[in-house]
Amino acid sequence: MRIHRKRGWEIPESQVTPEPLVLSRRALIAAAGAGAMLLPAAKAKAQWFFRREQTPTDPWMRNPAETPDLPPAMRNPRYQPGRAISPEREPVTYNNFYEFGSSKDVWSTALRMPMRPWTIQVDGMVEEPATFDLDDLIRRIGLEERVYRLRCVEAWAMTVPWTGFPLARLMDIVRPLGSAKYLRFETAQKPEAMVALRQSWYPWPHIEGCTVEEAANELAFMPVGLFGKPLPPQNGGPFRVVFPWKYGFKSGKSIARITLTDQRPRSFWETLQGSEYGFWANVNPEVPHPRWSQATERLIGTNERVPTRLFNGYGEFVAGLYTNLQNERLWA
Ligand SMILES: Nc1nc2c(c(=O)[nH]1)N[C@H]1C(S)=C(S)[C@@H](COP(=O)(O)O)O[C@H]1N2
Ligand SMILES: [Mo]
Repeated sequence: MRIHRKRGWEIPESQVTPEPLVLSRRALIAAAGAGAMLLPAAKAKAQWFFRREQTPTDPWMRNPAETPDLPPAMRNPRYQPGRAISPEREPVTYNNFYEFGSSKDVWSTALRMPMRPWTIQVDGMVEEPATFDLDDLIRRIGLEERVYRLRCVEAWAMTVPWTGFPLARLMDIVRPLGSAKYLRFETAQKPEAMVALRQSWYPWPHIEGCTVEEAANELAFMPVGLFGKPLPPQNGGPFRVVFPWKYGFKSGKSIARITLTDQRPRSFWETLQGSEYGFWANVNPEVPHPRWSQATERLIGTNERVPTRLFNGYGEFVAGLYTNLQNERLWA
């Protein structure tokens, strides 16, 4: 199979991110020289230091008094999205989060979910099982910002700046045993706020999964923020996972527990409709969903239709994960 080899930054000029959202050339070079990672606090005054305060006027945000501010995070220039960031209003008001209902319009319901205190239990086949307080974990690991594309299996897509840390950093802390093969992500169940948990025909809690190799990939990311602010509940706040090369349903929201296991987790969507939503679910324009084409996608905010890209454009990072898995249903 020929894998898409074009590098992320080889993109037509017309699709480049608008001015205030791009790093200056000098900052890019400086950042690259620093290993494109977090810098010590002293350097954080540089112009490529991003941090926006929560504005109480944004109706889609919780009252800032109820959510601690995030520590500083700098944008990592290694991940160039190749297209404009979605207008903020869209990603935070157009969501899939079935615990709050099956419409796209769940944000105001989701805002009622308490986001602190928030603990994450990591257990199963690890050397150091632990329950972490989210704010302790954030302080311990540190944060960076990454602009990723997200492609929903329903053929809409967005481009957003997540603030968070690589999933691999969390794995470094708990240290998976050699026998662990999969991670199982379990979404919190907060029945007071998650009104659709009453809909007993759904297989709650929401479960998703990945392999330990996928979890170790540098792209696997754990957002706690969006647009430089704490991650709103409708987007999976206060703590979620994103696998930008897979269809969005693989990226579980509001995660309370991560279990390392040698059994492939049976996910929420797989249980509901395994023929349409499988375990791997890597983005591929040439493999249609049983009920629609995946050749193009609609960018929320502009409604522009653009071609879908193999692995959502992240093949250079992830294609190698799948070369020995040709017998698996990698694309659905
Ligand atoms: N717990 C949970 N996680 C979930 C979902 C959900 O319904 N419940 N929807 C998924 C789907 S289908 C998509 S496309 C993304 C959407 O994330 P967004 O609302 O931040 O765009 O979240 C995924 N994670
Ligand atoms: Mo989705």
